[in-house]
Amino acid sequence: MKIFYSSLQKKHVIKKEVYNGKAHPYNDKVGRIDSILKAFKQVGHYEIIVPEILPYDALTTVHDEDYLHFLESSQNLKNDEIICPYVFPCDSRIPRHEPFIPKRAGYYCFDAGTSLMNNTWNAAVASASAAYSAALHTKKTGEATYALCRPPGHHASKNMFGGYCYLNNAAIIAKYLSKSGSVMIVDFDYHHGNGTQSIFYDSSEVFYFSIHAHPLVEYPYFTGFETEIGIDDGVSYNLNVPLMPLSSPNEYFKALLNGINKAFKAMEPDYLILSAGFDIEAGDPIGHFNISIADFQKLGREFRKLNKKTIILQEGGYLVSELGTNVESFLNGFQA
Ligand code: OKP
Ligand code: ZN
Repeated sequence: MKIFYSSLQKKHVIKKEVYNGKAHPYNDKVGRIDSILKAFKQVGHYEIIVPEILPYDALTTVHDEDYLHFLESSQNLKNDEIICPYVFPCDSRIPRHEPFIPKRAGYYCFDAGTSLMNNTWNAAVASASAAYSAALHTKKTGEATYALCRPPGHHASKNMFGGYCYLNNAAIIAKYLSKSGSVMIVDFDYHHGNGTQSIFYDSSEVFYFSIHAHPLVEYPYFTGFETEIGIDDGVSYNLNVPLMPLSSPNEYFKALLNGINKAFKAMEPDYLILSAGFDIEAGDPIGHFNISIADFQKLGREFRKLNKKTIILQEGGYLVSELGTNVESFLNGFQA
């Protein structure tokens, strides 16, 4: 299987995130990339392809131009400068003054745990480019591909970053692929992909199915409920299956296969995009679904059985020591 990845993605380095008033180590570590690459290298038969930078137009199909300019302007930050938003204009009556870095970064952000530095833009574009090149390859050959996207994408909306995400990699390639066929995104990250949901919420262009930890108790707290089924043309093109933390792998597989059945009844897609979050893994520091390395192989096999043109995008997965072998096990199952 071809792997799409650029070393530019390593240049986004954030050390800390704020949670409950304290600084903790940032979960989206650069070491996540090394863990995955190491596992591929050990197995041997994965070919790594460096993506070309995607066309700017691919970004504007999803994101607002003022938001893109804002992200781009983070390049002007000083070398060791970190912008962590902490004031958010939540009151809709507040006039939206021209936002700029750093004081008004909260204009384009929805959580206080995701920061910007001078290489964030280049890394995020490289990550989206990995997804885009993978999509081109799958479109051209029909072969399944994997993009090692980091930073991840599923929390980013058309005009907001958050949850370690800046550009919505899945949405960008969904927009591109939908020109040549029907598209379904299946998001199995531990967290609900609020960004992806919001981008396609009022449209039947792309079906979004997410299985995730219940937002009553887990991030992002405000979205991911079963009652969110889409609006306008998008009604019944959005499916959320929330599960309580510590659900067993058995319950997880049952809910997942049920959800896939339901989604496929609404739409048989030509293209399947997986928002593959490995924070469902046993021992993940922020995910609690206990999916083992053997379960990941089984999971990969289930998706292979759907027999669609598939692009697999890395989302979360924060247990650096096990992440790579879990990803490889999934891809192994997919190819078996
Ligand atoms: C990004 B992705 C833990 C707080 C974690 C942010 C979670 C972002 C998840 N104390 N908050 O993997 O969906
Ligand atoms: Zn996650």
